[in-house]
Amino acid sequence: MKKAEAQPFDKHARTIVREREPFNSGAPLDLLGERFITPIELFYVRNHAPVPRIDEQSFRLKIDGMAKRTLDLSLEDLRAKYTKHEVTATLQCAGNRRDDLISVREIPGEVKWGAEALGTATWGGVRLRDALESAGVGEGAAHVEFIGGDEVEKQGKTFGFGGSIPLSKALSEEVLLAFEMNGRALPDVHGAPLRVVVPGYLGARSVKWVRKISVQREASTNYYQAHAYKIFPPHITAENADWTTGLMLGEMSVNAAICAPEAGANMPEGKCAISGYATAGGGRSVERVDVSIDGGASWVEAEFVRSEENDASSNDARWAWRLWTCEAELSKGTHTVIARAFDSAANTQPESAASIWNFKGYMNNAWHRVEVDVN
Ligand SMILES: Nc1nc2c(c(=O)[nH]1)N[C@H]1C(S)=C(S)[C@@H](COP(=O)(O)O)O[C@H]1N2
Ligand SMILES: [Mo]
Repeated sequence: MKKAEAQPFDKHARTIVREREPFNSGAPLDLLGERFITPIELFYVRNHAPVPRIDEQSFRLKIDGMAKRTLDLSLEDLRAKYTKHEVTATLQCAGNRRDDLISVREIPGEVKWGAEALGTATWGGVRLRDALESAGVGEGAAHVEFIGGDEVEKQGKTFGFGGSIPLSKALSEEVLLAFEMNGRALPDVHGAPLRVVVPGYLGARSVKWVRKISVQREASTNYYQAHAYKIFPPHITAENADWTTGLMLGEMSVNAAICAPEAGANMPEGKCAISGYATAGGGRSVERVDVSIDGGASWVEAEFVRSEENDASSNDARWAWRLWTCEAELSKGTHTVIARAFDSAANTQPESAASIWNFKGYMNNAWHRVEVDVN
């Protein structure tokens, strides 16, 4: 047997490395779909610059801008001043499932993610709300900006990855300044010593290595808020984009993916187990998953997987994905298995990726299709 190659950052041997530098990776879907809580070695990594190593002892978090008092906090201060909380939440990259958009039309310069750019962890830390309350929020403030301690080089400048969320979201109890992931110290690659976790929002707002939080009137002007992570209409391209326009992304939309069988699988005729994950954004929950083996002409309802981890996470279920499974009878031939989810607002997914193509390749939540050969 060929010895499995060791992966950077203690990731699983079967990790799909989408980019080496900066390091971008995710787990094969069969492994990702096995567990409600994603083991750290399977948790996707999305970086825009090299991973910084930040010394925990000298680390300081600064809170300023329209805060009434500027705070300069060590990790010890954070732990001592504020109550620790845990939230089980799925983080999902806005670029998850970009591969299907690329099949419609090419998207140069962006990571070609399959459906693996997400994961669910139990995050431990303090509430952003508690820190903001002790700093005091000034009159007229409407956004909270986060700046990371990494160094992105873009447009001739070096700066930390950043972004902002509305103040109302920042004051919600689920938003954490996290120093733990699945009960362990937050790993470097996931933002040690401290990261923001914004459940229900695109992963980009969960800024890693957060070193500065700024309370402000307007949304962040950081490249990753004002330029990237925006949705443009289908006729717009990098050449003709007016970057002052475009829809700034926030809440995720409802999505589902089939984790097993894998695309291109060869399987025997008869009963086949189909399984996967479904996510909803913005505090909505996943309420139903449908599976079709006849191109969407008819659907069967999948069952949600109950697990000890799931039950034990004694958590607000709105922030985490739901794993699902169903059985189908497959006859000989080629079949396309399709999955789609509905959320608690009865939102569902568009039929085709072509209908939502955008030149940066964000927010693909078209029906997930997997072709299998049955013989
Ligand atoms: N400082 C910093 N924070 C960051 C990023 C980054 O490149 N730098 N990537 C963001 C994006 S786009 C995503 S999807 C998530 C990924 O988090 P993970 O690598 O822990 O999975 O982190 C976000 N936070
Ligand atoms: Mo992302």
